[in-house]
Amino acid sequence: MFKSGWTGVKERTFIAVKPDGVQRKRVGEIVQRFEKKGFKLVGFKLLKASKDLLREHYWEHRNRPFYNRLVTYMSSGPVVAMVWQGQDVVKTGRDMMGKTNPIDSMPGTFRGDFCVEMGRNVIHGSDSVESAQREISLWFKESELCDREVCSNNWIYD
Ligand code: IDP
Repeated sequence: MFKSGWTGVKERTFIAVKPDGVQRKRVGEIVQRFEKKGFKLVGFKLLKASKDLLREHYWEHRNRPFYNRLVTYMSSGPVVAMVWQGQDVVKTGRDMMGKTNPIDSMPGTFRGDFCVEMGRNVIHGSDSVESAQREISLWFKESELCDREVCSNNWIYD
């Protein structure tokens, strides 16, 4: 499953602004913070995810008591699905996001700044390079991803 070439400056993560984040108009600020950091946007779409897609996305939680509520919440409105690329983007994306429960999330993180409850926590981000690979191939076709040279690279990487 894990392919080399998915680390270093080519590392990718899957980030989704959840339905509450879209409704509460947090898309722009989330995109802006990833851009400001120096990461590259390589995939972006607004969609209403099907329950089948969401059940597969959250498969690891299938036996947890909150699984059905989670799928209902995530299918309650459109989400913005994104792929971001750059060095250590998976871990950094998780740090920018904060903890699963907003009460444990520091100010300055998305969940620390934008929400109060675990069941409405605004954003998803892959928790490992392997999860990112699985989630990106679940949500995006290869043809929807758009890597390219960016002129600021020499100002971001040594
Ligand atoms: P993560 O989103 O921080 O990676 P996970 O443990 O993978 O957290 O859980 C996925 C999502 O399921 C969470 O973001 C949250 O929306 C929801 N969730 C997790 N645990 C609970 C819970 O105990 N009650 C309600 N919702 C939960």
